[in-house]
Amino acid sequence: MMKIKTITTTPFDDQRPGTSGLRKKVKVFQQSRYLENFVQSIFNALDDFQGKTLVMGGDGRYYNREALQLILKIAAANGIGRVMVGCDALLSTPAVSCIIRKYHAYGGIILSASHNPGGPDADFGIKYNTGNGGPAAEKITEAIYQHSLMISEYHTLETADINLSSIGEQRVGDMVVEVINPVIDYADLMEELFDFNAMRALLSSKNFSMRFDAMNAVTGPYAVEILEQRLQAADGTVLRAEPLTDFGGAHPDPNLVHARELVSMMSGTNAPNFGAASDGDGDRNMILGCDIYVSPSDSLAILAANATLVPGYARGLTGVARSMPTSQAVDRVADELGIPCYETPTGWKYFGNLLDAGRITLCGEESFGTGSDHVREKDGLWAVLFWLNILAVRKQSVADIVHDHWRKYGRDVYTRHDYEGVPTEGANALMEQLRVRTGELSGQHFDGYTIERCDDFSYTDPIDQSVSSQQGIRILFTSGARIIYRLSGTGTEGATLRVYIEQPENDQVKLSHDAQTLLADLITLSASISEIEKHTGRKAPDVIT
Ligand code: VG1
Ligand code: CO
Repeated sequence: MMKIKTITTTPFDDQRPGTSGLRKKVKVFQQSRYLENFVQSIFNALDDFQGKTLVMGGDGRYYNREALQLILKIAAANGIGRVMVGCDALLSTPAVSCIIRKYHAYGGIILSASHNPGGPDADFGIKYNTGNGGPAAEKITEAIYQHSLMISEYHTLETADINLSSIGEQRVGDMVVEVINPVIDYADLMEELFDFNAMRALLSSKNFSMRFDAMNAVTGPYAVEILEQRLQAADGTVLRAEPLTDFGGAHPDPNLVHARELVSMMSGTNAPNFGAASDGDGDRNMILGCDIYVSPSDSLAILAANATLVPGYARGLTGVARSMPTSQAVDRVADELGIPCYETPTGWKYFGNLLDAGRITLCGEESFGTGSDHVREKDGLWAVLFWLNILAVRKQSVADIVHDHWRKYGRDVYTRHDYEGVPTEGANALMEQLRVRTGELSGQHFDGYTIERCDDFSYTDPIDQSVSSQQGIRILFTSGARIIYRLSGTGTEGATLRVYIEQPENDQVKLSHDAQTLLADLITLSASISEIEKHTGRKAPDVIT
């Protein structure tokens, strides 16, 4: 007989969700009652879920399976009616979003620490998504946190572990667990949006080849099904296709540093025409052409400018949005198209209301995140397929498309410098001293640069009027250049300072020059204005993208 048990517990005080759910070291999650408390707090913060359906899965990292077993038992004891779970506990973040929407589920739980490393000494995470398929809004994540601070008991079902390795339905107490193929619904959605015939023709032509680096993370099975099966790309197109609990010891973050092998493969005479990579949970993307890296901000702008070439977007865009630190490249495209462009705080949850209200069709973040109204998460493979569809129609190289774009709209030369794992006190002090100086910095002149305005970004959601303040210090120059400082909300060790530097460039000669060279003066200025070395002890960033 399966029995519902109520277990006494006491709160942990560190369960406030960050930019994208609760992220901690695996060892923190493995503490007795830690995950139980958080999951029960989710249910305590929600209403009217009795008998309803949740979607669950994760990126396959260490502790994914164990955590899911525990969550299923708590869900059953709390009265959930059905859980759709990806086979072997796997579901990419965009696939969870797709499945919640397609089957009108009540919500979903995603187990992932995204681009953070995995393994017993690395990171784990959990995120709650609502019925629109997107990350819970701040109001809900805050309610979950408040419940976590006053929790005194949780409910769980006493039962043996549930078999998650074969597709089909089983009963767990009064709840049905439906183990589903994690790939099919998502792949079908991609087929609705893109011109698979044109893309198949491109991939089969002698002059074209591509590589997709799944980084031993969750997109492997999705990419094999979509690229190698449905689009018939050559075997071996998908690299590191097998999801591993520790991502092969690597950092599943698709950028120039962590996807180094793919990057080096993309240069030289035998280089493929198109290269791409995705992160741990499949919501990020990096786009490469032969000898060219497309910055995520440019990629968003290029997708917006070319959207009508793709069947799913042939009717045009209602509007676009970008996170505040994302470059202003997409703003220029919106201007030209005569559609609104919204500037939101960092984190996908801020796009949700705009997408639900139909105000925007495409949106993106500089952190390798691009997406549209097809789901409510950023979507790595979707962005790759979008590019492939554009390449199939325009029959030009990635580099030609980027250079054409810059010639038409100008270029927003862009870089992000990350100082990782710096002392929290120093990072807070750096932000605080900038915050108090915002007034005094306005109007100041530095070698060739004049500050027009400086503020701490605050956002009022145009749909529900909720206000999110202290979202990053912006220094806006009269030339259109910007320097932005924010602290990461996804790290698990010390603080991570992100400095975003951008400058518009219309000089045709300089269009193809290297971003670090073009931005050298602003980079120096960004370090001196905020006294980075004094506050963090660092002379240089750890990661430059
Ligand atoms: C980072 C990125 C942000 C992104 C978030 C989640 O947050 O900057 O743009 O939405 O990660 O992405 P932060 O607070 O560390 O800067 V994912 O792929 O980790 O879910
Ligand atoms: Co991610």
